[in-house]
Amino acid sequence: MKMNNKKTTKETMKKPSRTTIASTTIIAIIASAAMILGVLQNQTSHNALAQTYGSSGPTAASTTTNSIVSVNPNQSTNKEFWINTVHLDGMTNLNAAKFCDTCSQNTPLHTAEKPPVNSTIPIGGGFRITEPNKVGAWDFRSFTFAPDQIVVNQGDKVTLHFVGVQGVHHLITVDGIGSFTLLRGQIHTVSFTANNPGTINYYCHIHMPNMVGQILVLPKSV
Ligand SMILES: [Cu+2]
Repeated sequence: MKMNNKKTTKETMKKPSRTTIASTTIIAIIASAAMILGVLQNQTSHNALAQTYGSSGPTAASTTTNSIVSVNPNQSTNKEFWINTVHLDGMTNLNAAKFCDTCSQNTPLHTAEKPPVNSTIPIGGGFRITEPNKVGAWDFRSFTFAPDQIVVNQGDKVTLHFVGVQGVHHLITVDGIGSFTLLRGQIHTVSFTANNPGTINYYCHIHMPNMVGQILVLPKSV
């Protein structure tokens, strides 16, 4: 009886049952079918893209639902941009590397840093150093626009939405278009037609010289 039991156990381990073989075969067939379908689908996508763009590039993209739109310097379009007011902060602490027995974690993010003795930052309000407070924290701030570079074509109808995200308030000028005040939480919109090729600067009078941006207007080809 013992021998029979052992043999039965060995046979069970070595020889998979018919049900197991059938299941394995079905899984393998399903996996193969899925792979073939994946390849076919991929091929279909490539074919669709090829049909969209043709052999000479993305000229037909605008007639499809694809989000890529062709750029033609001689064709005026509407261009819309959202320009955020931003300040980058280099926050640090005189005591950054000291052990703190009341803190939840004691891995300093970086070594202790002191503010520069003779700061060389330009005047104009665009840069600011906040001296260390009572716990040693200090900050170096730089104001900017995001984005600060925009490209349009001559003849484009351009809409700029200035978004007051950071900074209490800004006094912004778009050259040749106008000036306005922008507070945090406000959006101010200007629209114009880019009639002439060249550059149009936009800047904040309160945060110079770095809170500046530029719209590059590409000329129509002749
Ligand atoms: Cu500003």
